[in-house]
Amino acid sequence: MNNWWQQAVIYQIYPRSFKDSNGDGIGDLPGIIQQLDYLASLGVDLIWLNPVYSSPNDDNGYDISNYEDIMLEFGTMTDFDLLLAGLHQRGMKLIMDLVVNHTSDEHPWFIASRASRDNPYRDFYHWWPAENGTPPHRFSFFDPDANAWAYDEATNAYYLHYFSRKQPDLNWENPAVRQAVYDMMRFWFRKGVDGFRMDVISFIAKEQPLMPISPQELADKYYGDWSYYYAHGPHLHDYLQEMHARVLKDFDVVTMAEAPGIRAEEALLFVQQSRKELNMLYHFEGMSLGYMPNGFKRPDPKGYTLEAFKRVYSKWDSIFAKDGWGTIYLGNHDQPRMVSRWGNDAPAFHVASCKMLITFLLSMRATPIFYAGDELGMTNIRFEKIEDYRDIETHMMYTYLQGRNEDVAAFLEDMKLSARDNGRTPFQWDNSLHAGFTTGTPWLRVNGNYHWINRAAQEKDPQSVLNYFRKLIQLRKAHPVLVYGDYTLHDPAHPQVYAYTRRLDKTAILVVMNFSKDTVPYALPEPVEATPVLNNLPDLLLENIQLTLQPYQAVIFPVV
Ligand code: ISL
Ligand code: CA
Repeated sequence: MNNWWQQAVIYQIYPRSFKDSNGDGIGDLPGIIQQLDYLASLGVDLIWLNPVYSSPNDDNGYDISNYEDIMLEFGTMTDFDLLLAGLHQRGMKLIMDLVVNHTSDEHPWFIASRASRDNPYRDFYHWWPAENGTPPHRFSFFDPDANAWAYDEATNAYYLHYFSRKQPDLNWENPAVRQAVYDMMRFWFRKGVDGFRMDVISFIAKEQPLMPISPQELADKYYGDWSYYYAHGPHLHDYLQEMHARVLKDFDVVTMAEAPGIRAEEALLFVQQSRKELNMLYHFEGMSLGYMPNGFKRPDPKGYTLEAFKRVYSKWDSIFAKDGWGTIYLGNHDQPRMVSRWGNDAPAFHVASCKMLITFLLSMRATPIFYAGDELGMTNIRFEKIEDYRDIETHMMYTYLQGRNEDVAAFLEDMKLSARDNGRTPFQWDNSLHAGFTTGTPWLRVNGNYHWINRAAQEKDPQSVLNYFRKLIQLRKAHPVLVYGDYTLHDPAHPQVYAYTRRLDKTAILVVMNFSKDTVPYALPEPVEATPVLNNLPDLLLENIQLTLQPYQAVIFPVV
C-alpha cells in the first residue's frame, strides 16, 4: 500500500482563529488566502479546514444550516474557490469537515421536520411522540441537563440531540437522508475538494426503535461510556460501505473519520482497504490519558504516565502494521494546546518540549495531524472566569455542575488545563496589537505570550520551533524509513524515556526522547552512529552507549 496521504503531513486550520482580513475580529477565508505562502513554506501537504458552512454558530460551525454555502462571517463561495485554487497551485490539498451526524436546528430540513408530524422531512430526524411517555434516556455532551432529548411543543414530541439542543441528530436509518448527504458530498468533490474529515461519523447509526439502556448495561457492555455506546449503532458499516459505493469510489479523495468510542481492535473495520469504507481515522485513546474517566475532561491530579502513553501509541501502531493506516495527533480544536498538555510550557522548557513533541509526531508510523499554532508552540491561555470562555462545551458543563451544587471553582481550575478554548485562541502572527490576528476586537482573547511566541519572531530565529518544524518535515520527506519503517519500542516501562527503532529494509534509525524535566542517564538499546541525524538541543552528551539526556531532549540516530 502506497498512497499519497500516507506520506502527507496534515495541517488543521480553525478558520475563526487563523487570520481576520476585515477587522471584525473573526478569522475568515480571505485571511487564510493571505497566508497561502506561509502554509506552503511549512512543507505541509494537506489542509484540514474546520467547518466553513452557513451556521448560527451555536457550536462554531458544527451546527450547519446550509451545507452548500459559506458562513457569512467567513466570506463567500468565491473566496472558497480562490482558497482551493490557491492551495492546489502550491501543491497542497484541502479536506473539509463533513458534519452529518446532526444539522443545525435552523437547517431547512429541521424547520420542515418540526413543523408537523406528517411533513415529508419528519423522518429526517429522530422523534419520540410525547404520548408514548418519556423517551429512553440518552446522554448529551452539550446539554445543561445532559439529556439528549429536547421537547418540542409544536408537535408534542421529543427530538434527539447527542450534542446541543441546536444540533438535532439526523436519522441515517432513512434512505432519503443518506441520499441527501451523498448528493452534498458530490457537490464538494466536483468543486475539486480532496476529501473529508468526518465529524463523529462513528455515531451516525442508531438502533430502531430506540430502546432503554440501564446504567448497568452501559457499564457492562459499553465500559460505562456513552461514546462507546453511540459508536456501535447497528448499521454503521453498512452506511459507510454504501457511501463508498455511491460516492467515494468515483473520486480521487481521502477520508478521515473522527472516531470517538472506537477501540484499536475495531479500527480496521473502518479502514481496511478490502472493506471499501474509509482511509484513515483518528482515535481518542490518547486524549483520555491523564483525565478522570467521567467524561467531563477533569484532569487526574496524578497526571498521565509515560508508560501509558507509550502503550497507547504502540498499540495503535501495531494495529496498522499489516493493513490500514493510522494517524497521530496530540491536540486539535477540541483539545488544549499540545505543549501545555504533553510537554511543558514553562519558559525554561517550552522550546525544547515543543520540538520534542514535533519530533514524536513526525517520527511515528502514521499520518501526523498538526493543529495551527503547534508549529510555533502556542500554549494554553488558562482563563480565570467562566465569562472568558466562548465554548458551548465549557459553558454547558459549568451550568450542569452548578445545577448540582458542585464545586465550580475547582472545575474552572481544571479547565485551565483541558478546556477547548485553550486551543482556539487566535493565531499569533507577530508582536503587534492582538498578535496581528485582527485590527478589531478578537472573538476570543489572544494569549498574552504573543509578545515572544509569534510567527514573525520565529521566522528570524534559525533555532525557533517554527524552523525546526520545517526542517523535520523535510527530513521525513527525505527518509521513507520515517514514514513506512517498522516500529520497535524499547524499554516500555521507563518512566521518562520514550525510545523506538524504525526500520525499513537496510535503513534503521533510533528515536530517543526524554519526556521529563529531569536530566536522565540512558543506555542506548542498540549501537548507533555517534553523529545524530537530528537533535533538538545544541549539545549531545554521549559516551559509548551511555547517553545523558537533557530535559525534553529528542535525538534521532542512524543505527549502525
Ligand atoms: O465523545 C466525546 C468524548 O468522548 C466528545 O469529545 C465528542 O466526541 C467530540 O467532542 C466530538 O467532536 C466533534 O463533534 C462536535 C464538535 O463540537 C467538535 O468540535 C467536533 O470535533 C459536535 O459536532
Ligand atoms: Ca473577519
